[in-house]
Amino acid sequence: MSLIEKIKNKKRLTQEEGEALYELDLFTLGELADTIRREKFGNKSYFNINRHINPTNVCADICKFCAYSASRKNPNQYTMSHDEILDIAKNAIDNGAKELHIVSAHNPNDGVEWYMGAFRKIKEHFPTIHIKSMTAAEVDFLHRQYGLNYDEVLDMMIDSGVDSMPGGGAEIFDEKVREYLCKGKVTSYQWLEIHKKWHQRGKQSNATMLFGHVESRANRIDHILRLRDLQDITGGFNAFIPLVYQRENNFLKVTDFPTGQEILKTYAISRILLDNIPHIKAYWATSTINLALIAQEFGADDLDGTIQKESIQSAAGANSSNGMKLDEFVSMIKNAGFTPVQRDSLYNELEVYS
Ligand code: V47
Repeated sequence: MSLIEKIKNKKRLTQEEGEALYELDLFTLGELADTIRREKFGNKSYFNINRHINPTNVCADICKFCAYSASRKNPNQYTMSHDEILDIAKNAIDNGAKELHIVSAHNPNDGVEWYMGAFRKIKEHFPTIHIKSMTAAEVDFLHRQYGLNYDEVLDMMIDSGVDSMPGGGAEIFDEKVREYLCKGKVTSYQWLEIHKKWHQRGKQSNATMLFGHVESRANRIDHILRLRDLQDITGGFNAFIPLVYQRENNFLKVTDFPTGQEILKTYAISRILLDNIPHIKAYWATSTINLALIAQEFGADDLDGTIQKESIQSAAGANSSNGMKLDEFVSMIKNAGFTPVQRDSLYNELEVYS
C-alpha cells in the first residue's frame, strides 16, 4: 500500500513514513490533512477569548531560544504581586475573557505559595474562570526547587484552582537536541510523565513542539510520535500546537529558518500522524496570522484565541504583544472561508458565527 493509500485508509504511520511525508508536495499533503480535518470538524475553526498572563520573567533556568526571561539580553526583571495578577485577571474577565493562560518563568525567589496563591486568589474572586496554567517545566521546577514530588505539585495545582495545563516546555523531545537547547530543564521523559499523571487525575492538557531552529525533520516526527504514544494511554491531550521558533533577542544560533511551505507541511503532517489528538492549533502568535489562516486548509482547526497580551513570543520578535480584537479575528476567519466558533478551554462550543 502506498503512503497516500495508507493515509486514505486511516492506517497509522511509522517514524520513517512520517519523515517521508515531508517529501510529498505541499498541496497533496494539504489535501490529505484537510480531508481529515473536515471529517472531524467540517468548516469550523475554533478559538477562545483568552488572556495570556506572564507573571514573572525571573528564571532559574537557561533556555537558549528564550528571549523572555531576564538575562544579559533582557535586563528588565519583573515579578507581579498577587494583587497585580488579580487586577489583570479582573480586567480581562470584564473584557470577556473565558480563559486565563498563565505561564511564568522559573522564579526561585518567592516560594511555591507565590504560584499557588495567585490561582486561589483569582478563583476566590472569579470562581468560574478557566485557569490554564503551569507547564510541565514549571511543575518540574517546583519539584527541583522545593523538594516536592510531581504528585504533590499536581495536587496542589488542583486544590488551588488550576483547571488545565498548557502545552509549554515540550520544546523538542530528542535528548541530544534538548540538551543543547535547554540543559537542566524538565527532561522529555519527565515532561511526558507529568502530563500522564495530570491526565490520570481526570484533567486535560495541551502539547507543544518548538520547531524551526536546530532540529531535524526526523526530530519533529519523533516528537509527534512520542505524544501519540502517550495519548494512546491517557487520551488527555486536547490540542497539539507546533510553535514556530522566533529568532530575536536570544542565545540560539540558527542559520536556516523554515519557509512558509515547511511550516504548513508541519501542520499537515501533525494532523495526519496524530490520529488520536483532536485539535491541531495554528498559534498565530508564532506562525503570523496570515499563515495561521492558511493553515486552516492544511489540517489546523484551531487558532488559539484573542490572547490580549503576550510576552514570551513577542520578546523574541513575534507580532503578538497586543492580541487581536474579537470582531477582527472573527471576520478574518470568515474571510478565509471558515466558520468561526468561539469555544471554551475544553472545546465546548459557546458561539457559532455563521
Ligand atoms: O514552551 C519560548 C515557547 C512556550 C520561544 O497550551 C518560544 O494552548 C517561539 O506553551 N520562539 C510557552 N516560541 C508558550 C506555550 C503555549 C503557547 C500557546 C498555546 C499554548 C496552549 C501553549 O513558548 C515555551 C517555548 O517552547 N517559546 N521562546 C521563541 N523564541
